[in-house]
Amino acid sequence: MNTRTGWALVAALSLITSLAAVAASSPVVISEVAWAGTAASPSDEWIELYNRSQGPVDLAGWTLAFGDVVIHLGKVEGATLEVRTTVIPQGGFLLLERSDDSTISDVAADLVYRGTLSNAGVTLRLRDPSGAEVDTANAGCEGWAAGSATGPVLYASMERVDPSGADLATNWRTNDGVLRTGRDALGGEVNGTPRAKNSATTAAETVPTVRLLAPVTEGAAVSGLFIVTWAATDPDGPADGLRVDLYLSRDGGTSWAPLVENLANSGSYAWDTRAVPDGEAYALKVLATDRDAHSGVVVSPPFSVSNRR
Ligand SMILES: [Ca+2]
Ligand SMILES: [Ca+2]
Ligand SMILES: [Ca+2]
Ligand SMILES: [Ca+2]
Repeated sequence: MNTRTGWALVAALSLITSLAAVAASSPVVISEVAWAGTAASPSDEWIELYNRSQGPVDLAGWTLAFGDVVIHLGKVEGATLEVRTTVIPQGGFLLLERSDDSTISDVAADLVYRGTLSNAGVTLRLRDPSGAEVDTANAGCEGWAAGSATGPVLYASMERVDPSGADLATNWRTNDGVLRTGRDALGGEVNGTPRAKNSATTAAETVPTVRLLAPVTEGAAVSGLFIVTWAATDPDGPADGLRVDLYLSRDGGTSWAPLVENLANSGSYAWDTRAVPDGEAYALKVLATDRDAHSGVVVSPPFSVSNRR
């Protein structure tokens, strides 16, 4: 390598490194986006920021922008109607309510803004006082990475799963409709967690995950003694503390019946497929449950049982 090529490489590498460092080191991130509004009104949108750093952060000079909306986080300018708090404590949240403070009626807004989060999807951009883009939400997504206007959880927010993780589609999840906080303008429960820990974060920290290793191929034919194989882990408990139940569907996953229950989490089960009739629309479901009654589940693609043809 000649000197010029060498320096070009060093420059390129340091640029990549500094870009990655900026994205990874922002003290504050966008943690929740209620782009669908609430049951009280689809216009009652709200946004949550989270301070993941080791100290308080003053947001004076920072902006949050989407489309042609620019919300100044430290002063009344642009789309900002009212500023009540500019400092987020370590591990704390900042709640931005659209139009007025009654969007989330039982939690006081930190900031009130105007501007619509299109249900067709948009990228949110957080910039620090130098103008540098330090975080985004929904970048590069068609529509929205998560959240829902129509269900199964109605008017559900889009929650960041891991607040220390990047803005990837896989790091956003729809509020589960179970772990939720806050009331809308009509007093109904909000399918989201305004100024509180995200349901998606809690789930990632506590709920078991299950992967199915066999059967995994759609349309596969199984016969004889078939070894159902899975891998189940619990983020906050021992894997061998999990209880596993297997369910079988003969109609491609519409209805389920227990196949075998209360298994140890051994990772496999020898299923005698000769005990069931041949068929082409079988599916298996593996449910792993921890001691706190949190369950993770995985469903196989449809497969066939073929012993008699
Ligand atoms: Ca909207
Ligand atoms: Ca409020
Ligand atoms: Ca939240
Ligand atoms: Ca657990």
